[in-house]
Amino acid sequence: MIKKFLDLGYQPLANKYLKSYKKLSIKKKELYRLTVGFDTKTKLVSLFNKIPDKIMFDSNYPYKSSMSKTMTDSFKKLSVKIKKRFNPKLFLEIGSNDGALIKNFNKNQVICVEPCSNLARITKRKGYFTYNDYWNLNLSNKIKSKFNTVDVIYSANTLTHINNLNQVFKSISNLLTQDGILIIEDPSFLECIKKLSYDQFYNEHIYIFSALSVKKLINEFGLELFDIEKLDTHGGSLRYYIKRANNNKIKIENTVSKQISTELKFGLGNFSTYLKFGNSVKKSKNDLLKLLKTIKKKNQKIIGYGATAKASTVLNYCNIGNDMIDYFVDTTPDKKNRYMPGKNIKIKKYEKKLLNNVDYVYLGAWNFVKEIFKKEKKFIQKGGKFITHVPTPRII
Ligand code: JHZ
Repeated sequence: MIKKFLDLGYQPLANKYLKSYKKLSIKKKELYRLTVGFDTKTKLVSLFNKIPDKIMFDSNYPYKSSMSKTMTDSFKKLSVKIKKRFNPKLFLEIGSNDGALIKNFNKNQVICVEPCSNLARITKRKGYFTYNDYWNLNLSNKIKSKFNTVDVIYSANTLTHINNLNQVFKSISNLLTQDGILIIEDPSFLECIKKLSYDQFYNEHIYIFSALSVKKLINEFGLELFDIEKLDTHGGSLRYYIKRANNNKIKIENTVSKQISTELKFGLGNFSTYLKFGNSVKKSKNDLLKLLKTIKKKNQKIIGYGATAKASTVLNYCNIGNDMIDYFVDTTPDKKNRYMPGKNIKIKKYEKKLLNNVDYVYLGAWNFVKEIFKKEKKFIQKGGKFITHVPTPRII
């Protein structure tokens, strides 16, 4: 049974940055109710209102993984690890985006799967074999008929974006060799609770995984966790290493039982923990608004840094408009001169000078705080301050 624990109100689609400001309407189905629930049986956290993938992931998807050094560095490190530990003959990435990971592999070794045609075009142009398609059983069969089986399948921040998880894992199991490895990485729900990062919820994040839920999910498909790595990326992620349950050649590391017992100790098995999180989110909203209003009363200038999907949730949930945040800066070309979804706040192409005469910068991309602080040393030296809502609304 799925029990509701969080209601973030009516929200626009997070990655649909508007060409000009438009007041969106519930009637026209431009806004949808963002409510989140916990399945007491499977321990899986999911959205109630699921948007069809064709609406979310189209030919104009703006997000590019290569926009942050943190991510490109993390992918580079991972590619070295995969080659050393698994030495794949054939490597498949589901949700290859703009090729931030696969650029570290040989062209004849990689199959890319990417539903957004603007992104698939990028890896195709670079010479990587790319299927511009959604991950499902049809595609898995199509790949099987051409390549037979695959040694390593990898997917970061993608499987949680697909509604039919049963089909996702069936399609993966269909393609993996007997000794094949599946590696997935996604934000950790434990970290999400600890950091009170409710902005991990938006239409694309249909699910937020925990080790607890992944273990149960994959069991049905004859798959088994054998290692878990903790990552700092995207506000705290888990990288799950998965094998076939009947493959006894690979040892199960104690990282798996350790993570699961940590999650159980924290209460991720109990609905009461989720309800508590839901109540803390309401307080976080009030505290953030109080902070921003105090600053605005002093006529000080606030801008946003990183026009993230996450920020869309915060702005719309807390009702923060251009009366509080003058504009956002972002390095992504496709977000330039657009407006934050649902809010009349312009996104400007990042230039250092856009931080001149700014008193406070709200971190839309709080998950890249280290990278941003390094870049903005001058702003900090001149007395500029940052605002974050994670784990509690405050000035840093
Ligand atoms: P970032 C997206 O979420 C959507 P978002 C998606 N659903 C998902 O799961 C995650 O990514 C992985 C900019 N930036 O990664 C670039 C700067 O401008 O937190 C990006 O627009 N300057 C697929 O949007 C944004 O911030 C910088 O110095 O919440 C970061 O977006 C840096 C470091 C980033 O993901």
